[in-house]
Amino acid sequence: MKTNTGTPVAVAMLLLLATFVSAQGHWEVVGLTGVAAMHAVLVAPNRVLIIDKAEPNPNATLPDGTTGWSCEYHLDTNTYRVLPLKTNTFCSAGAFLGNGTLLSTAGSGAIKQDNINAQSGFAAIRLFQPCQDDNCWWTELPARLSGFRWYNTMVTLPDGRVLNLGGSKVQTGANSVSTNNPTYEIYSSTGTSDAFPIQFLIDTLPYNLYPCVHVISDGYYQGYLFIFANRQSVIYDIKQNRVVKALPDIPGVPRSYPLTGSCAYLPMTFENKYNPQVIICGGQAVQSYTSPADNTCGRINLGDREPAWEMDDFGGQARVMGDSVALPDGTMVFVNGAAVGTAGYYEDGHYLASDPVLFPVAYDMNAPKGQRWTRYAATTIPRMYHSVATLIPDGTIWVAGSNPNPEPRQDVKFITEYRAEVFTPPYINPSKPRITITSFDSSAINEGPISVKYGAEYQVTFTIASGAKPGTITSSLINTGFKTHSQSMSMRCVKLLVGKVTANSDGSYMATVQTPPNAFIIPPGPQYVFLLNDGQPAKTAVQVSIGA
Ligand SMILES: *[C@@H]1O[C@H](CO)[C@@H](O)[C@H](O)[C@H]1NC(C)=O
Ligand SMILES: *[C@@H]1O[C@H](CO)[C@@H](O)[C@H](O)[C@H]1NC(C)=O
Ligand SMILES: [Cu+2]
Repeated sequence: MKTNTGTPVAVAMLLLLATFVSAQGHWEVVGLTGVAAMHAVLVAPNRVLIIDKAEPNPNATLPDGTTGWSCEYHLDTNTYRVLPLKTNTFCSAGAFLGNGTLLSTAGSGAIKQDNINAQSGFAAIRLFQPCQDDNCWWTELPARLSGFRWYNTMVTLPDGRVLNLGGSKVQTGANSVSTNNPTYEIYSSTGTSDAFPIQFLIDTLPYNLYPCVHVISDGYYQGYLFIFANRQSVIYDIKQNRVVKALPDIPGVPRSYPLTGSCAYLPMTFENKYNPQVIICGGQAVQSYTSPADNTCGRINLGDREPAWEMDDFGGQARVMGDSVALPDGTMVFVNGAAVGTAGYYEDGHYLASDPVLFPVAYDMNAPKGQRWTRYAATTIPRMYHSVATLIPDGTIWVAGSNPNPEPRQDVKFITEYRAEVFTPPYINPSKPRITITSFDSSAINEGPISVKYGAEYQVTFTIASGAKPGTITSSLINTGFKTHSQSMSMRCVKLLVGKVTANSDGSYMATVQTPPNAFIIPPGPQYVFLLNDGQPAKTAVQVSIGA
């Protein structure tokens, strides 16, 4: 009697537990990154480019015996290939040019020690042409930026050029009048431009490093830039170098380095007419390693003529140095970071941040206030200063880095973290049939970016487990962004209009997706088309290049 009733109860409890676990997603350590992941960007369907600063990474020895500080991480094999660099990329930035070449600029001073011989990167310009084999390498240009930019921001513009904004002329904590570089320049086919002064970067001292910059997708301010630093923000016209509109200060604490909040452009949809909205979460009141982090988010609708901040909590958890990841289902995940302190290195016998926050939170911008946040499963690995997170084509989040030590250390409380993890959000549910995209516009997928136009229709063919039928098919176009220091430079997510889904005679299905009408919504360059069945992403997204 006892065994007969006991067993089903135990099974039911296990099933309940499994449901509970999958409802929060799960974590897995997948590999080692070779170099500390200070910056990361998805450069091909199976390749994440990692950029560190010039430092003695123990497992990044190049064939000539020197130590590297950049590598390409292979998502299919969880191995890496070390890429030589000449200049120091310490706290630099990057963005894709519209033609698909990655531009990386800036960094800090020359370093000669151990097996490292790095030239100054303060004004350096580098190009990386992504590949799917092992034959792509960095190209470092003899040309220089207009000035030194440590902690600069870069963003792809609607015409395919790249804006390069701000930074400091020396390695510093918070910025100051004497170290500030309050200018911007633009990189195009003729190289980088002269520097244009920008008063906003003087007004926002000392917390103006890694300013948050986004192209405004639609509405009255379409095509201008949203620029945020410290607590201030403006709508800016870079063509005429003028403030179009000064916006109200975000309530609460400063949100820029080293009081680092996380700033992201919210997903756009054809339904909301690509309405431009930005969210900024967390931050820190003061430069103190004992001060609790901020627990609020501000959201601003730049589609309003008079944009105003709407405040919310940060998923019930104070956090500094969170990293934002736009998922193809339209939610925004925040992961990594700390509950106490600020960005920066261990100094004077203490870490500048502590109390790592181990669980991600997801934000649903369309839910009513009070119901927007969902807490996900926790990892066991602290990821604070110099950590990264990026969406990858299978719909999971690749997470790496954390190095609050001036030099790599494994013998301390918060080590230099070389383990890469993947977080699988609960929208990937093994009990539901997952679709597989087999072709895009009759082309084979992920053999290189497929060129697409703005405002055009494309046919995506997909398969589903035999016997299953597709449910509601949705689609998003995503630029996964250049990730560093809690910034998601150029990250965009656009929900696409999906036409009728039809069955093919061979058992596969076809969905028609429509790309967004213009480059203000998503500037040109490499992106990914995700297809979702009842909210669950296909096994892999399709790499496209829009408007190149
Ligand atoms: C270096 O590589 C070895 C072999 O894969 C590994 O056991 C070790 O943990 C790595 N060290 C670091 C710091 O990543
Ligand atoms: C993209 O443009 C840049 C700047 O003109 C150039 O250096 C690079 O070679 C171009 N890439 C391709 C793939 O044409
Ligand atoms: Cu840094």
